[in-house]
Amino acid sequence: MPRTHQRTCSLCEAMCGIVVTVDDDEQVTSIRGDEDDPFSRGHVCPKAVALQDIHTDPDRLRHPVRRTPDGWEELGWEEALDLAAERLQAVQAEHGTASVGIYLGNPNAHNLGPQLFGSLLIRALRTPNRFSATSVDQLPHQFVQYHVLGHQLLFPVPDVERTDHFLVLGANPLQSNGSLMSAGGIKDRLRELRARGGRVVVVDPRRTATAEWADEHHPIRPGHDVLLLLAMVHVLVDEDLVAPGRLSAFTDGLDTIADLVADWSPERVADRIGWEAEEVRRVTRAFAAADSAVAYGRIGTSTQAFGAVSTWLLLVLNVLTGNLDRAGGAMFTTPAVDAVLPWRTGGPARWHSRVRSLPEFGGELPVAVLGEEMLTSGEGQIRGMVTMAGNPVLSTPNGRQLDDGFAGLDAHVAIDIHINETTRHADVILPPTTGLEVEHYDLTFNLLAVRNVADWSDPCFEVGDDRRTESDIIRGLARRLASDERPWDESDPLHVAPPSALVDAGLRDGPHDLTLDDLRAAPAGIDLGPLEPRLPDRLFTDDHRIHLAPDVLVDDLERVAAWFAAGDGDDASDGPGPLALIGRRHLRDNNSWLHNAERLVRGRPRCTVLVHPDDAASRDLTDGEDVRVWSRVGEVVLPVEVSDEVMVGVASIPHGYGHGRDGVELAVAARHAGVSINDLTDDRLVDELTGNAAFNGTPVHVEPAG
Ligand SMILES: Nc1nc2c(c(=O)[nH]1)N[C@H]1C(S)=C(S)[C@@H](COP(=O)(O)OP(=O)(O)OC[C@H]3O[C@@H](n4cnc5c(=O)[nH]c(N)nc54)[C@H](O)[C@@H]3O)O[C@H]1N2
Ligand SMILES: Nc1nc2c(c(=O)[nH]1)N[C@H]1C(S)=C(S)[C@@H](COP(=O)(O)OP(=O)(O)OC[C@H]3O[C@@H](n4cnc5c(=O)[nH]c(N)nc54)[C@H](O)[C@@H]3O)O[C@H]1N2
Ligand code: SF4
Ligand SMILES: [Mo]
Repeated sequence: MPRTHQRTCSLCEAMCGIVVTVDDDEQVTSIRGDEDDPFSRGHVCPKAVALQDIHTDPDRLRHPVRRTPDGWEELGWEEALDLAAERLQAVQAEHGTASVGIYLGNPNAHNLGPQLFGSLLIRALRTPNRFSATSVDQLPHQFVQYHVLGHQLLFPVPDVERTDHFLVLGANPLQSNGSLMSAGGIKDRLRELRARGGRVVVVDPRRTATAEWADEHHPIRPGHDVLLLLAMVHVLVDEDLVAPGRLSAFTDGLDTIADLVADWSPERVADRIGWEAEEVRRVTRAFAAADSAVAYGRIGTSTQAFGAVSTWLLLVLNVLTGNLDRAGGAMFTTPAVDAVLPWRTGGPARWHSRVRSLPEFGGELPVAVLGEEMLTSGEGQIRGMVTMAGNPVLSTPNGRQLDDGFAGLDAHVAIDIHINETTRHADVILPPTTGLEVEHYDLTFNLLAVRNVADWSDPCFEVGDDRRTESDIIRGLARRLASDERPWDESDPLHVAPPSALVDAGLRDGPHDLTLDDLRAAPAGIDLGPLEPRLPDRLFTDDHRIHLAPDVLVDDLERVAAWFAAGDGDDASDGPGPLALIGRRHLRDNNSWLHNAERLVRGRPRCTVLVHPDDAASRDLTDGEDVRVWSRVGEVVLPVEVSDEVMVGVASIPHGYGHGRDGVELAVAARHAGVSINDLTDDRLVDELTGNAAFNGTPVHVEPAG
């Protein structure tokens, strides 16, 4: 008898319910949207079927491998874990604990094992050199949330189900399916929003699918959002539109904000952002006039030179208009297992990176320094690495430098399912069970969901004794790396309890009094209702007040002022000046790691550089031909697509490509190799306040390849 499993897709943040059918031969015969799922209501995107492709992928590792002079060699689990631990310990014994670093990639946020136990491995390594994809992504959000709300994980989520006005800066939810805003079927939700008479307003240098579909699209020069946002706050103050409502009772700094924006009139910044001053005023008035409204920014506003300040100003807009913590505004979740723990608040920097002195936040250093930390000799140099579910060679700035760094390490242990651009350098690869093989509960994304929901997924398959889960691997390694300082403790549930037991305990402790049995009895998931007002109780600041104008953010406005005063440079040089490089996400991509699924990569090549017709003309670029794109750190050659989809002065390349490197064992991806945008992005371009990568607006030159 074929059997069906109702579970949650773990590939992106949307948490779609899926129904997986498995036949008698243990083959997946279909994956479709679960109509009964109260959250996603039957929606899935084309990536859901990739769960099957991952399951059957012949290139996926199922057994540990070690590098030998004659190539990769399989070995048993105990031997592999021993070897991995020995290699790391040998480096630490010789060069100190800091000489081994760790990088955690994006799938860790989606996988239960690393969510529960990742900290065991990090602590066992006792290293200050901890990195993750956070600092090429949402670090500015966490930084701002810590300083304003008291906890890095208090993400304000756009209440798209009820809002009347959705202002979107630098996000493309119709392709990304939403980020820091988990919402299975976001397009349907936005359609409903507009059907109710609500408006969607998009600010983006590119006419994205979301921008095209929205009520309004306002192009903006990459990296200039901070000026728009300062001017918008100025308009609120100037035109007497400030109305924080019940928030005033527990918000400090409202007057400070008014003073700070006094000089930032739309008239002063209009030319620089490429808008009419009146357009800024109109957009602001519409936002303030809506019964409910929410300002939301993502990769576009986060990964730029003023990522933290921009993210802060978005929050300020929501507070000044009374839209934080109210229906239709930016709200806080009440997750069934509450990951907002008192000891994970964030906090001021406790250490700095060795070479460039960028600050630690939340226990991590910005990954933009990883390359130089590996390549700059001296005490504390990184000579060994653990990478877990991460591909920093393709995903972090100046990837070629990292490629060199990884190639020169004394030890590299990778916990990963593929031999890719990063893991090809490893000494040992420990591949966990993944996707349909593993149990699933979204500890992180339920924190970010537009409704409170809870959903547990049991594995669809039993795996043999010759396989290990991510939990097994992490604990196996952490146990071997335990020290007198960090002993292994068999009486600590975190060291020994099964993941399901910990989720059950979390549910029982949680605000909805659920148990794992309750969740198992509702395989399509349990709806716990719309988001509810949580403030001031949910604030983690000492005084339970919103600190709307914290010094660190206020002070960073000086950097904005200096940059503004310096101007954007004139274009009167000999040849055409540089273009501002931005990224691009396609519905069928998922960062760097789904290009080995044939049905996701079929069709027109997606790894092209988009350039506006005017910029193509002044550079003699012909649509479809190869062009050379170069920056301070490197160059790539790829086809150009000439299109007014991007604004003048902008070039766009998707990230996650560049698979055509020696030793990568991804047969399908190799045929769609493309080039890596991060061979162009610059490790020195960061948001100086947080150290987050400032990908957007990297200056690049584009010229015919010939
Ligand atoms: N220029 C530019 N660069 C960007 C971005 C951008 O917009 N522009 N976006 C950034 C963002 S938002 C992010 S999140 C990062 C992502 O950066 P990374 O997380 O470093 O990169 P991924 O491509 O997600 O790599 C995921 C890795 O996990 C492995 N993997 C997949 N499933 C599993 C599993 O179940 N277990 C284990 N152990 N491994 C698994 C894959 O084989 C792959 O090696 O990229 C960033 N880089
Ligand atoms: N299909 C697909 N879905 C994904 C992913 C994927 O790779 N593919 N990755 C997942 C991950 S890890 C994440 S973090 C999310 C990201 O989710 P999103 O942020 O929604 O996705 P992006 O497509 O990166 O959208 C960023 C937008 O910012 C614009 N932009 C660039 N520079 C600027 C600027 O300076 N200002 C403004 N205002 N806009 C700018 C870009 O043109 C782009 O449209 O997507 C997730 N979902
Ligand atoms: S939108 Fe995301 S969660 Fe939903 S099916 Fe697609 S990849 Fe999976
Ligand atoms: Mo991300």
